[in-house]
Amino acid sequence: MESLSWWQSGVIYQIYPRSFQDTNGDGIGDLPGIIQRLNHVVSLGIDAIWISPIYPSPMADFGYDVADYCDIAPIFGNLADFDRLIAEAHSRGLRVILDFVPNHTSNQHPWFLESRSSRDNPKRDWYIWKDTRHEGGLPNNWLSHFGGPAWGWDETTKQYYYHSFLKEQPDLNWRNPAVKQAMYDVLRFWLDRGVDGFRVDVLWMLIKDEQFRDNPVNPGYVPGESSYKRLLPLYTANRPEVHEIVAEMRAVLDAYPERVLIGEIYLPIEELVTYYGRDLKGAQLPFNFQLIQSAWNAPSIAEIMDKYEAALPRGAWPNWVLGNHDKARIASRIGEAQARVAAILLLTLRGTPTIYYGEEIGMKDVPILPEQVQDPAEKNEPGLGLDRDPERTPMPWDGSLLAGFTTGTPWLPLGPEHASANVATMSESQESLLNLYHRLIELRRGNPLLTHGAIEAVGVEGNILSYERRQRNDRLAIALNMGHEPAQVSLPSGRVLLSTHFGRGGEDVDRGVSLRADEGIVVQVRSESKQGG
Ligand code: TEU
Ligand code: CA
Repeated sequence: MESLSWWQSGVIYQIYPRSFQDTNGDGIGDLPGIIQRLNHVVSLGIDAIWISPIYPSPMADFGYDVADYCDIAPIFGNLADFDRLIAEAHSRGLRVILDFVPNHTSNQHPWFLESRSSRDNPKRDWYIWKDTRHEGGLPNNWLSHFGGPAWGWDETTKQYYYHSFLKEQPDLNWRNPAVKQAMYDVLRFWLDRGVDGFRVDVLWMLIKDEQFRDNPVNPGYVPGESSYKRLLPLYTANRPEVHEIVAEMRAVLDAYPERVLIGEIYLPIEELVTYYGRDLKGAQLPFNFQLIQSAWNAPSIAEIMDKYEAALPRGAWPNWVLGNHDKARIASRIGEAQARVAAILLLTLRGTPTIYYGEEIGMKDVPILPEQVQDPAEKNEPGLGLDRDPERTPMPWDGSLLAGFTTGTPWLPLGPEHASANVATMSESQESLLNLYHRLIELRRGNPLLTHGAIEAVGVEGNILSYERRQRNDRLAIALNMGHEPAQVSLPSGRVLLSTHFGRGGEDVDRGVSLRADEGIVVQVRSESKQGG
C-alpha cells in the first residue's frame, strides 16, 4: 500500500469565513467563530479546512482585494486569533489551508498607492501601466471579469492600469522579479505560522501577454452572458510563462514539510493537467471543476471520469469538487435527492474531495432581493444571474430564528429551509444527508480502497453510472441512479455497505440490484473465490 500524504488521503472542507459563525454579534462570521465550530468539522471526519480570504481588505470583492497580505482583517479578528485557530485545528489533527490572492491587490494596498503616485516611483512596475493607444483609446480590448474594460484610468499619472476584476483590484506585474520575491515572502510568513498549504486564486491568470495583443472575439458568445465572455481570454490567461511561477511557488512550499499547493484553475481538462507541472513540481492539486460545469447525467459524468483519469500525468493526484463560493450550490442545481447521490460520487471517486461548507446539510442557494445584493459581480452586471451571494449565505447551525449563526443581523439572509435544513436537526436524524456524509467519510477513512484503490469498470446503463474501486482482489462497486425512476443494474455479487436510502446496509446483492429512484449504493464485492461458492 503506497503511503499517501494528508492532502491525498484526506477530505478538504471550504469555509467562507463571513458566513460560518459570528461570535461578536456583527452578523459577520469571524475566526473565533471558526474555532467554536471546529468540532463540527472534526466530527464530520474532515482532514483540512480551506478558509477564503481573511486579510485586511476594503471588501470590494469580499476579501479577494487584499490590502495587507500579512495580517488579519479586524472584522475577522487578529493574528493572535489566527495563531489560536492554527493551534486549535492542529490539536484536533486538522490542517489549515489559506486562500492566497496573488494576481491582484486592493487599490488601497500600500504597494499600489506608491505605484500610482508617480510614473517614476520604484513600485511603478509592480503593476501593469499602459498609455492610451495613439488615437486616445484604451490600450487594448481586454475586459474585466466584472464587466467593462479591464483598464482603469489614473488622472495623476495619466496612464491606465490593468485590472482583471474590479478597478479596485489592480493586477500585480508577475513579470517583475521584485513582485515575485515579495509574494513568495508572503507565503513564507504564513508557512512560518504553521499554515499547511494554499489555495491560489486565479493561478492561471498571473501572466498576461507581453505584447498586450487584443483578445479574439468569442464566436460562441451568447447574449445574456457576462460581457467578459464576448472575448476569448487568449492573451490574458493560461500563458506559457505562468508554469515557471507555479513551480517557483511550489518550491517555496517544498522548503517546509508536507505543504500543499492547490490551484484555482478554470480550464479544459487537457490544459488543467499541465498545472501539475514538469515532474509533478507544479500544483499538487489543480482544482478540478468538471463536476460543477458538467450536465448532471450518467453519460456526461462517466465521460468526465474517463477523460480526466486518462489526461492525468503519471503519478498526478486527482481531486473533485461539487461547488464553491462562486458557483450555484449543488443541491440547487440537481435537487435534494440527487444531492445524496452526488455525495456518494464525490466521496468514492479516486482522489481528494473538497466539500464546500453547507453541502453536508444540502444547503441551497438562498434567494437574494435586489436591496440585499452584496456581490459586485451582480451590482456591475445586474440581472444576468451572476450574483454569487446565494451560495455564500450563513451556515444554519440550528432551527432558531438566526440559526445559531449570529445574535445580530446576518450580512446575508438565512435560507427559508434553515428551520429544517440545519446541523442540529439533521444530526438527530439517521436518514439525514448530514448523516450520509458522516457515514460516507467514515467509510472512506476506514476503507483503503477509497483512498488508494484504482478506479475501473466505469459504465453507464440508462441513467445509472457504475464504477469500481479496486486493489488486487479487493473491489468496491458503486452504482448511482442519476434518474428519478427505479432501475435495475448488473453488479458483481456482494454486500451493500451503504446506500443513499438508509437501512439498506448489509443487504446481499447477487449479480444485479434494483435501485430506487435517485439511489446510490456502495457494494463490497465478494472475492472471486467466494463468488463461485
Ligand atoms: O474567482 C475567479 C474566477 O474564476 C471568476 O471567473 C469567478 O468564476 C467569477 O468571479 C464568478 O463571477 C476567484 C475567486 O474565487 C472569486 O471569488 C473572486 O471574485 C475572483 O477570483 C477575483 O479574486
Ligand atoms: Ca463577527
